[in-house]
Amino acid sequence: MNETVTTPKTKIEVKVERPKLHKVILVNDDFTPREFVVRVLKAEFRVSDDQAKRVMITAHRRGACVVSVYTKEIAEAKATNATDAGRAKGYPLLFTTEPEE
Ligand code: TYC
Repeated sequence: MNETVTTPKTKIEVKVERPKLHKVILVNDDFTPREFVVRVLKAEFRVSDDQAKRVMITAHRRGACVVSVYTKEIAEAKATNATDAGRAKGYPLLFTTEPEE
């Protein structure tokens, strides 16, 4: 017998990319009470009291502030929930999302 055994030369490369993170941004307004903004930040984004106050006051002074980053679906769900919490009380509180560079 004269059998040749060959091994395949094709290498399969699997590329896995990290999902792009999305920022949740708190937008300032003139009506939502400061303490309500802090309460929503703590409840929805699980930040400390200190961090919630810092984010709130930064948005208040500068117009907007990044709260945190998440995968797209999580960022959008949290922004919607937090915005809805304000709307339920009649406040124009707004959270938006945008992809990180
Ligand atoms: N500017 C609001 C006030 O003076 C407080 C506030 C801060 C509202 C941050 C929204 O994203 C915000 N009552």
